[in-house]
Amino acid sequence: MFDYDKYLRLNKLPLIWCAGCGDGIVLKAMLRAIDRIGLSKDEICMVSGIGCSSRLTGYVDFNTLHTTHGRAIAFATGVKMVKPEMTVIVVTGDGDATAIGGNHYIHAARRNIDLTVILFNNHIYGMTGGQVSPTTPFSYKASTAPFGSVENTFNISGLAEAAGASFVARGTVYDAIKLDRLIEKAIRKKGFSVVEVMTPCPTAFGRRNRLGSGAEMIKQLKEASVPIEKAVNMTPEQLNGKIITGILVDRDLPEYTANYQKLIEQLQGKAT
Ligand SMILES: Cc1ncc(C[n+]2csc(CCOP(=O)(O)OP(=O)(O)O)c2C)c(N)n1
Ligand code: SF4
Repeated sequence: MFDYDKYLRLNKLPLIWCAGCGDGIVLKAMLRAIDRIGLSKDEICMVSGIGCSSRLTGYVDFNTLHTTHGRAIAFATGVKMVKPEMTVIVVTGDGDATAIGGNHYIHAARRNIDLTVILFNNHIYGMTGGQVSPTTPFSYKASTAPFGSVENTFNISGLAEAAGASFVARGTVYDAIKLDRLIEKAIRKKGFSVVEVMTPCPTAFGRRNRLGSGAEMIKQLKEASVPIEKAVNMTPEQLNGKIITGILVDRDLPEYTANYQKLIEQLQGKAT
């Protein structure tokens, strides 16, 4: 049996997450991935913003920073620049990373800085009671869209790819074992890596949209998921409403901290 306790701050339990929330499944997948890579707790800095998902950093026994809303990637960039040898993991929600934090997300991808972003996509602002977020699907209800959202939805994985990320993957809390493999690959990858995790918020999103319990929402994730290997042979019509999972992008591009180090060495006359 996997020993999760050795990575947890047990004195911070119980968790604040609601029954049926998917966030705990992501937490466990992250811990299994970290354990497989064999990183010590001291080698990791985990940074989060504000939101239900961002509360995760309070529960884990790494170097952790619980920062301001939308600024997790900005703080993580600072940590990575002064401690490039550290594995820096960002835990953030769709609202945190793609609404208020949208510009940090875009520019970290453009710089291709070696961070791993675990982006919890529950389609809503969970912590503040269900306001519409950039990932709320068209026509779905939120506290600020009681008659259904009239906004188009962000493709946040596509955004990271277009901006220059090295690695982009999408997983769901239904397939938790596959999820930990994706997180492992993302952490191992040098460069900006994103794992978009589809996770249910039964309280703020599911209830309002009559999607059922957390377990039922996880079943819906299972039914909507299509692995990328299968999706490449499907038409846009067939893919409508589906969640494409797996590794979407994996490419080697120049990385920001390495380029910065090279510049320092050049300026110090140490370049070979
Ligand atoms: C500058 C600022 N604006 C707004 C808030 C209020 N706020 C806290 S969490 C949150 C939304 C979090 O949503 P998301 O990132 O999707 O995370 P979730 O709670 O769904 O995991 C907001 C708007 C804040 N704390 N700071
Ligand atoms: S409000 Fe939603 S995201 Fe927040 S803990 Fe509850 S179920 Fe999870």
